[in-house]
Amino acid sequence: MTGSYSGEPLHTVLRSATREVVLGHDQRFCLIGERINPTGRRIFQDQLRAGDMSAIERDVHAQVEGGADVLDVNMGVPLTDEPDLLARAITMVQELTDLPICIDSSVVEALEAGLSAYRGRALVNSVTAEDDRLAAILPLVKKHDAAIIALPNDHDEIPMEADKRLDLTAKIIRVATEEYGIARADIVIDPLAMPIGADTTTSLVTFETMRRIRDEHGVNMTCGASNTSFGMPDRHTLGAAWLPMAMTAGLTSAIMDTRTPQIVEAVKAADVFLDHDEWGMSWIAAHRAKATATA
Ligand code: THG
Repeated sequence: MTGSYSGEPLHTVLRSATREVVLGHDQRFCLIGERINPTGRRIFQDQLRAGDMSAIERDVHAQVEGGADVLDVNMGVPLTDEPDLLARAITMVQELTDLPICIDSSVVEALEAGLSAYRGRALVNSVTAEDDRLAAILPLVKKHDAAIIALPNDHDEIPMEADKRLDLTAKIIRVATEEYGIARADIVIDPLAMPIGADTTTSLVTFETMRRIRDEHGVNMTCGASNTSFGMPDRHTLGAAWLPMAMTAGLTSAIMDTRTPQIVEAVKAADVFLDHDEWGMSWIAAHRAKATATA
């Protein structure tokens, strides 16, 4: 399959009240911090249920320190009022940092509450390819002038063939642009990253999906990078290898572990070799800042 997208690189512009972040195939990789998410964190869930949001403050600082460009905020705690909790978390994160936010929920009312609490241009995470999900979420994205992460799966099953993911990606882009008036630049496709421990071919399918989405549609992409090493030993080394591989396949951002220097530095190094960091200026500046801090 040869590529057909031949336009200028598409830029997805995200904003907080005071700061702008741009995703693009000609831009430095966008690191979205995954940590403000109670999934699999029992203690955090209990704290949130009890109204204690103090862990969020630590998670914000650790990720900002680590080099995050955007923070993902997910408040999916069973048996809570998720719209209320997510709106309060977003308000709190905006008081702690000026990084733009990725609003992460599968509940439409929670996305709506989160968007209402947000000041800026958010990244909404996420919508799938089913008509009813697109009809529920895309008007919200349009109304709030946000960008959207879209997953090429439907009916709760994740297609294991790249062809199927490409078909659903084409559908999402067609519906979002033609029926809801959303700009192609504001559609960020998640090519679906799965645990390598469950199926040894899963990353090959994801990389093929990335290359074809880049070549055929030119849109920006993101994915949950930590999913790939789930259940494996030494997740940091796997993450530090997987992300640069994904970047060469066209991934332009990831929801990822931004607290681990090994992983963040691998991404920054790949930006240098992909000529996304002109003359390595950011790489060199970061090195100098580190040397100054230790002196
Ligand atoms: N695509 C999109 N959004 C997503 C995902 C995706 N949002 C959620 C998730 N997947 C990405 N976020 C995370 C957050 C944490 C972890 C993985 C993905 C993680 N947590 C530890 C673990 O599972 O071992 C548990 C927490 C802890 O104890 O530290 O790895 O794919 N669009």
